[in-house]
Amino acid sequence: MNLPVPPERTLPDQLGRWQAVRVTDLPIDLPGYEHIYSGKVRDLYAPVGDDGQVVEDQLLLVASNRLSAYDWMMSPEIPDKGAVLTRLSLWWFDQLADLVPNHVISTDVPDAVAGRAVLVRRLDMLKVEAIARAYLTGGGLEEYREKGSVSGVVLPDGLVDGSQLPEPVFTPTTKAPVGEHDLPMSPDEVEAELGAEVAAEVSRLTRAILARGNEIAAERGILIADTKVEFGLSSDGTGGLVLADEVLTPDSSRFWPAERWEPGHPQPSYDKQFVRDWLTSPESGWDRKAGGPPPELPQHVVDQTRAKYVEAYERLTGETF
Ligand code: Q0N
Repeated sequence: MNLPVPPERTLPDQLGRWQAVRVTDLPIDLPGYEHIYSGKVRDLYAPVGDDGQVVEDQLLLVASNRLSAYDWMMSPEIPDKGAVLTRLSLWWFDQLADLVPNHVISTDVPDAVAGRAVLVRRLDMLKVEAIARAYLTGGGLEEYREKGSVSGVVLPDGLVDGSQLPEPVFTPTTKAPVGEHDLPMSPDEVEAELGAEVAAEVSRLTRAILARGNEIAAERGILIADTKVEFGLSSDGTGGLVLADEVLTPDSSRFWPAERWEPGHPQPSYDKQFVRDWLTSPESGWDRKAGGPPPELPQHVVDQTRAKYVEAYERLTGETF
């Protein structure tokens, strides 16, 4: 779990290759905090108290401006992405507060990360990626084509890429370390890991979060095809499930523009489509199959991508970023 601050000022990408990214993307030095972990997109710090001791029951969760596509970290970063996604998560936590408690303590954070960090309760994280799907695509679609079911849930015949499911289905996976891909978990494996009671509650809550998300997003022109949430158990003695990490953001979910939804083929991605389209266009000159890193994103792609994140935030919340 304690990934060292990587050598040569680089960050790991999802396949474990190392791709140079700009120095400004890296976990920064925060006085009064100890850097403990960096994922692809977020950095975790532990607060250090006046006595010089690590504060055991809190963490600072910092959202970077890093963006990955086709399993590579893009350069340059997307300005304001971390702040947009932090504000979106905070807004969703409020929308979901009657369903599940969350880990947020405060948004009073160091100036260096103002707007893109939250102080959170340190939880005992479950070793399960809690995923729910409301529309069929990706790994769920592959499983349906092979077996007619997804994570043990039998589905109607005739569904295609992008079809809406009768109701959200829980499709948990393992939590692989950075550099490895998550693998599907069967209901038995989830029960063995969490116990039957917690497993049932995680399934129910994950599906309820996606259902609520779609109720709200549908009115605002966005479909949420699927989402990944992370839960922890509160260490305050009550031991209840607490929603952690980020929630219902374009990084943790597939957002689709509702007006372009057309089952039968892959749907355009709300946020990353400009990046994907440019990377696969002749203009980029990138040969994805050759295995080398993608080129630097041009300014117009960076600008359009930033605008999509802001648009998603503004459409969903009805607030100006
Ligand atoms: C947390 N990671 C590290 C395991 C490590 N509220 C929290 N309390 C405790 N831990 C975390 C949170 C939050 N949010 C720890 N991420 C979040 C990343 N994981 C990656 C998978 O393996």
